[in-house]
Amino acid sequence: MDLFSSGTELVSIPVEDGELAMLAPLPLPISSAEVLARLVDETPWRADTIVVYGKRWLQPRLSAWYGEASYTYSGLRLEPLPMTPLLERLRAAVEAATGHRYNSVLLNCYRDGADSMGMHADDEPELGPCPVIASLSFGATRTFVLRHKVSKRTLKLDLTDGSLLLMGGALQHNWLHGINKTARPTALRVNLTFRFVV
Ligand SMILES: O=C(O)CCC(=O)C(=O)O
Ligand SMILES: [Mn+2]
Repeated sequence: MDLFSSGTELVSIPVEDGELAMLAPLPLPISSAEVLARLVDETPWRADTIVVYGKRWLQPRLSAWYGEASYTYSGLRLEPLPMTPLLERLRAAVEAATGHRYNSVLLNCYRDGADSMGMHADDEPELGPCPVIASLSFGATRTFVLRHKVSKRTLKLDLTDGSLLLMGGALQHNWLHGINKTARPTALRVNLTFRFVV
């Protein structure tokens, strides 16, 4: 199915070798401030260590994994928590806006500008060959960096409170993405990436 055929108000962002679209803000039945407060409060946040090149690192952010299946990345196996009523409501809104289905969601909490996510692709085999990933952000605006694996072309997108970013097509094959640290005073941000794990 074409990523942009769902007839929603998603706006396509033209990029080579992948598909990208944005809807800011995603219409929700509750305010983004309430969503953020409840996510911070209700989530059993984990400070996980991952293994990169044989070395253990404490991840510079907090995370939680919800859904039906376990998920493994960087030597870390996450057992899923059952979806909460709030996450079900957010999933319904994201599915309506994107025309795609999701059975899992990774939550990441960036406590301040020192928290970050290194450049990576969401290309784990359990996501399938051309995964559709819907990324929903609440709280502080952070810059989402995309870098093409071959041309090294870099694209930066500000992900604002309540915004939805959709990644699809061959994007995870051809591009890396991440969230840089920032020295600017930066409040807390929670990001949710809805995925379909096969
Ligand atoms: O926080 C973000 O916007 C990026 C999250 C992300 O790339 C991921 O969870 O795989
Ligand atoms: Mn990612």
